[in-house]
Amino acid sequence: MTTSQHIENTMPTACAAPTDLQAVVFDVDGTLADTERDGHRVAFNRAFARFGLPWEWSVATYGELLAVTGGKERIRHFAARQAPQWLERPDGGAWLAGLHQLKSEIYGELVRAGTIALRPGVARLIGELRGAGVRLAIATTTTRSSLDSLLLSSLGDDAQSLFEVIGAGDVVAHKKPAPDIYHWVLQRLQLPPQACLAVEDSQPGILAASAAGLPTLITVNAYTAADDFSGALSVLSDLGEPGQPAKRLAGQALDGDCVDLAQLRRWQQTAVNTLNRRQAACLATS
Ligand code: XBP
Ligand code: MG
Repeated sequence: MTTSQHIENTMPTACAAPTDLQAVVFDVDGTLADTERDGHRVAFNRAFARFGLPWEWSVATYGELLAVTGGKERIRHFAARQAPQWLERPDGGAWLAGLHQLKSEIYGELVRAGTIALRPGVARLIGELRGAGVRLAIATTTTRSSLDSLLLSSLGDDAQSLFEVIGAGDVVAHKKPAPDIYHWVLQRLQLPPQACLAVEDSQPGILAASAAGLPTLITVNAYTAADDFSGALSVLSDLGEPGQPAKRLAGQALDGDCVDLAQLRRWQQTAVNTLNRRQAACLATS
């Protein structure tokens, strides 16, 4: 076999790997819906009260605690400082699991009561992507039952079938900012990261998506507006609606009022072109 035949025979996987936009991977809390302040935080506080704990997470305190991703992890972090005796008991693990289970049930009730709406542009963009055959996935830190409640109440009975892959909560050992949940989703989509685009709202979120190699669009919320979003394709107030424009805060320009598939494709191609240039530069120097 000649050298060129060998290269042809060994390259097809890499060469055939799609680089046009195949899938969009959505974060949940803060991205699909503003769930933290009036959803998760309230549920944590009600669960604390039902467990007889004198803890009340204010809006500001909760903002600081969001640096710890995952509800169980957040409670453990707080308890370790406030009342380590709860964790040190022989049944400390079961106590924590029970407290978080109650919190998740309360969160589900809040969501089903209609407290939390989708953010601007989310339903519109998901509808457009589905219509165009772009694959959809979810990569979230939140508990699966909480996610299901949110999807059901905001996107209806068929919500779960909209998303081909749903990565949530404890399916991975390390939560965001670790890239594990994105690796988990990519493996199931059987796609390279550059053929996908992540939509996130927070620094742990962009760190996770970027470390897995996904170009990332950010839509901020009140808790995350001051986060460091270095490397984002674009940082926006929200996805926008026709006549209700999204505001660009950093990164690449938004052409028009709102994020649509054509815009996502343009941003994702800039990321692919940058990657290709870097790879060509690497090959040239090696
Ligand atoms: C955000 C989180 C979650 C929720 C709480 O997840 O950090 O931990 O605050 O959810 P993401 P649970 O932005 O990745 O969707 O209590 O169900 O863990
Ligand atoms: Mg988030």
